[in-house]
Parts: sequence; structure tokens; C-alpha cells
Amino acid sequence: MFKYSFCNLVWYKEELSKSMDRLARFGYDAIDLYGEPSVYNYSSVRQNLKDNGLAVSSICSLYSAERDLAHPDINVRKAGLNYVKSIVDMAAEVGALTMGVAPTSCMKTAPLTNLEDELKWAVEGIQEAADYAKANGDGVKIIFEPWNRYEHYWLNRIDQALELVKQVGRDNCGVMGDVFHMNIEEISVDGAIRNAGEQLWNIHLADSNRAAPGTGHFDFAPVMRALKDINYQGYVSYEILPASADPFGILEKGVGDEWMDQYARQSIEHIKAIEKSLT
Ligand code: LER
Ligand code: MN
Repeated sequence: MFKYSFCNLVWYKEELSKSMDRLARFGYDAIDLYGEPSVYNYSSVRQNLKDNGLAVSSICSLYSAERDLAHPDINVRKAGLNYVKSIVDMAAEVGALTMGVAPTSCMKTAPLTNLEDELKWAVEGIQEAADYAKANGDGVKIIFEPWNRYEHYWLNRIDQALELVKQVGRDNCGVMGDVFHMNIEEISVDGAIRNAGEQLWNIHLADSNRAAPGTGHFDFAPVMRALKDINYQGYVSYEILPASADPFGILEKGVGDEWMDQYARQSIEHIKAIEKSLT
């Protein structure tokens, strides 16, 4: 049986107790918290988790342009590293199992200087982050999530994330998938999941339109089959977002009603029905 989680990024503006109450009502096991440490009061997060019987599956870190581990300006790289450390601290406070570390900021679609230097800075920053997480993260594991070509200029596929794990060379680093990105970039989404195997530590699901599974034309059955076949031990998490070239910017404006109860319920129902059909 899979464990289910949901990323609260789409409910950016909502009081956390309301989001958690919704997840508990629809049968979720965990929440994937968006990574903006300044918005959370950790003791009240812990109380809300307890009240709703939820765990924290992951921290969905937010890599804006000023949090770039691969930036040519050392001060921007330092700001990126300070941000990652604040996410490690957050993970320890709320008991998160995994946290995302992006080698460069989101929506950076070209290097600012030569690619080789940027990759080198990214690897160095991630190594420092991984060592900090080992010492301070209460067991939190770091995951690399490939994003599609409009959000990232080189980490676009699972095989590249696996290569990054090798380059970083730390045993607390693994990969995560997001089927919205994978649907755009992978030759085969279920093939990439099988390729990651036991190095796949988290996954985001959304339909082809990035809304709730069942609202678009993505076929989730091969994905769920592949997760079962690799004996996936992580959470099946949903990250759904409105159609926008800027996945974060739009959240400031708030989302329509269907993104709240309706899509939270539809997401888990659609995938649980597929899970049931797997023999
Ligand atoms: C984060 O999990 C993600 O998938 C990126 O697209 C950020 O928008
Ligand atoms: Mn994602």
C-alpha cells in the first residue's frame, strides 16, 4: 500500500491548520511543506501535524534567483547555501524525511557564465549542504528533482539526477521525480522510475495540465505499476499548480475554488483507484 502526501504550495496563502484538516479529511498520510521557513511557527506546525495525524513527507524548497548555488557571484552562492541550511533546520524541526536541493534557481534557462563552472559550483554547494544535513538534519535526506526545460537549463531528466548523485558522492543524496516534468522530458516516464529504482526517494504527481490527476490526459497506470515493481518506499505526493510560466508568481494571487477540496479529493481518489487495480 502506498503512503500519500500533498504539497501545500498551491495553498500558499491558506492557514496551515485548514490545509492539514483538508488532507486528514481526504485520507492523506502526510504533507509536503513548501520551503519558506519564515512563514512557519514550528511548534504550531508540530501541533497541527499531531492534531491531524499527518507526517511531513518532504520540504519543497523554493529556489528563487537569489538562492542560486551555481551563480557566478559568490555572495549569491552563499545566500543559496544559507537558504539550504535553513531548510535543513526546518526539516529537523518538523521531522521531514526528505528535502529538495536544486543545483540552480528555478526558471533559470541558461547559464550566466560557462556551464562547467556552474556545475562545479553546484556540486560544491550541494556537498556542503549534504554534510550540514548529515550533522544537523535529524536524518533528513536530500533529493534532486529534475525540472522541465522551461524551469531549468540542465537538470531535466532522472538520468541526469542520478549522475549528479554520483558526482556529489554523499550517501544522504538521492533523486525525486515529478511526472509533470517527466511527461515533457523523459523518453518513458515509467522507464525512468525503473531506472532510478531504490534511489528514488520522493515523487510528485500531477496530470498533463499540472492539475489534479484525472483532469488531463496523462496515463498514471504505468507509473503506479513501476512504483510497485521497484518496491517504492517513499510517499506518493501531489504537486498541482495552475497553468503559468511562473509556477510561484501565480500563487501570490491565490487560486480558484476547485484547487482546494475538489482537487485534493480527486487527486487521491483517482490514484487510489489505479492502485487497487494493480495485481
Ligand atoms: C517543485 O517541486 C517543482 O516541481 C518545480 O516545478 C517548481 O515549480
Ligand atoms: Mn515538483
